Amino acid sequence: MRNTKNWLMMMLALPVLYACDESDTVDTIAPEITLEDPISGEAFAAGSTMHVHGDLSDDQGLATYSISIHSNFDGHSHGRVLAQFAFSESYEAEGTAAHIEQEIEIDATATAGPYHFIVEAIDAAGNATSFQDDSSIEIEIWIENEDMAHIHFTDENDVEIDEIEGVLGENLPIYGEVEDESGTLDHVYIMVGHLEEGEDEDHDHSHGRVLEDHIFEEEYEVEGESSVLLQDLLASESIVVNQEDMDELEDGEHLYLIVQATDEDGNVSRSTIEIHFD
Ligand SMILES: [Ca+2]
Ligand SMILES: [Ca+2]
Repeated sequence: MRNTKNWLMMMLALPVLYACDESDTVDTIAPEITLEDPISGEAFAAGSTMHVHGDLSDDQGLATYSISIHSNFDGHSHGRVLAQFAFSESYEAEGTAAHIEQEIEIDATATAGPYHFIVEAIDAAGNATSFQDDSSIEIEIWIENEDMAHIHFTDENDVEIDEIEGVLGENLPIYGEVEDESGTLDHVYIMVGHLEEGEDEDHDHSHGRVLEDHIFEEEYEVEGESSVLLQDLLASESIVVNQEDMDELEDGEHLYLIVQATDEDGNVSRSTIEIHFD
């Protein structure tokens, strides 16, 4: 569970002190949080410093806010997970508006993969933001390290590409390599599905949220390998996108190939490439 629980319990003891101050207006409204940095899907190198920037406001008066980071790995890790990074800190805030400006050092030994980045706030009357009404912020960020596997997308001639050219009704031309230059791989997950606009700004660090309707989804055990080719993993598969699949896309949605690799040390890396149809 979230290790912010104790912090919340502590803060909930405060409201009685403040309730008497403003006898006619009882504060029942939780603070609002606006997070500018980091953004959803952003990637950070192990050993680097993350800058956190945002704003807090409350109708009557802020008390504290907290930032926490914990791993969001799928738990499917046969190998060891050596050093998942975790962070939790709370900070004082006052007045009806305050800035969030914090620097967070990411451990140099942090396991690569997806992490939850969470900001919560409590006002002076003890009203806390919550996940139920989305007033607490929870986004996914990624940590990258030198030891994680790298994923390359190529055409059939081994030339790197930044978009897959597909033909409706025909098998998708998927080529590429998953390579671990430090140690060996454990498993590779391949998915073809939808991503929402705005979560794919950067091809190298595109970790946008995946919608529920997958056209293709499979996981391959590649334990002990240091390099595998996507076309070999998919040799017996047929991944065909039809017009009906495209019709299901909503405005701003695109089809993507998503490849996620987990190495023997539990490092998770992920790359995403848009699939384009003329
Ligand atoms: Ca309030
Ligand atoms: Ca590795």
